[in-house]
Amino acid sequence: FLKSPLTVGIIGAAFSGGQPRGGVEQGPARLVEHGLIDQIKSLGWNVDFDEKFPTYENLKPEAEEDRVHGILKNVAHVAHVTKSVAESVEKVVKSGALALTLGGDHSLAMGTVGGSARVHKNVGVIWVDAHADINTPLTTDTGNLHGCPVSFLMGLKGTENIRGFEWLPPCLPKNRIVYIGLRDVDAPEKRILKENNIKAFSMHDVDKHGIGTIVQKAIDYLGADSPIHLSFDVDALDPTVAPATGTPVRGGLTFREGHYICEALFETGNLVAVDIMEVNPLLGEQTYVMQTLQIGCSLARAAMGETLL
Ligand code: 6HN
Ligand code: MN
Ligand code: MN
Ligand code: MN
Repeated sequence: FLKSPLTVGIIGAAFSGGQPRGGVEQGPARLVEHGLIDQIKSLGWNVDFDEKFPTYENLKPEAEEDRVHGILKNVAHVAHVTKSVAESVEKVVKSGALALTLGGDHSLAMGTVGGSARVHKNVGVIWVDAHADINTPLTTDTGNLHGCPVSFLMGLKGTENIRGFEWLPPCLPKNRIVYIGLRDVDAPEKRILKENNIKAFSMHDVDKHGIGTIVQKAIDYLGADSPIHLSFDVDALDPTVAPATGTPVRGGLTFREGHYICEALFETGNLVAVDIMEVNPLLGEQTYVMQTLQIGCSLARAAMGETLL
């Protein structure tokens, strides 16, 4: 699906409004400062990146627009930002370049997947995360929209008619997503996954079958000729591997398991978009932050064929 010469369009998504902890909006700038752009260029890719990416933090719509929807927080702001991200991702994917979005919190995936689904109706999503992020406005107990992007993409009950999200029609069928790495799934989310027969590989499954088998099953499930959107929440990794993130959960993927996923998906030749989400450079000591930035960069490089080119 990518045109040659290989080109990546990088979208800096400086945004934290899908959750309460400040700092995650600094993820993109810090990943870039860490050398990501030059690292990607040295892999032989053309890089299309505007250093002056918008700080979505400041892209707040009128205060009166941010009306209350039950306990959902920052609805108007998230809706506004994700709409803009969707347009950016759509443009990159349409051009035949790989869309690499640097987050930012995971509510941004409404925009990234929303954008790639506009170009590829049959896009398959591989969602790597400790969490399922499939709460609906009716089930969320935190009101944080980074716990809800998948339900919005699917148009599950409770996501209809939310002012601001008119731009996002249901675009992700329930059988076009596969999860890897789950280990902290809320009770209503478990029910949603089960009732809708959504494909999910938990850490238990990774332990049992090994990452090689799990990734192969995920690819087979989506179909060998399906365009793939990888949405990688760094909290899928064990907190000893990627500590600087807002909702860490013990018992996660190892360094190699995380990178293996990215490498194997690159190898399919079907990747059209990659999200690196939830890197929060303000959480934890400096060494932990550096470690997490380094991993954010190396996951992106792995998804761009570092070990294969
Ligand atoms: N993430 N299930 C919890 C919630 O608030 O709905 C946690 C969500 C975490 C979201 O890490 O992208
Ligand atoms: Mn997530
Ligand atoms: Mn998560
Ligand atoms: Mn939870």
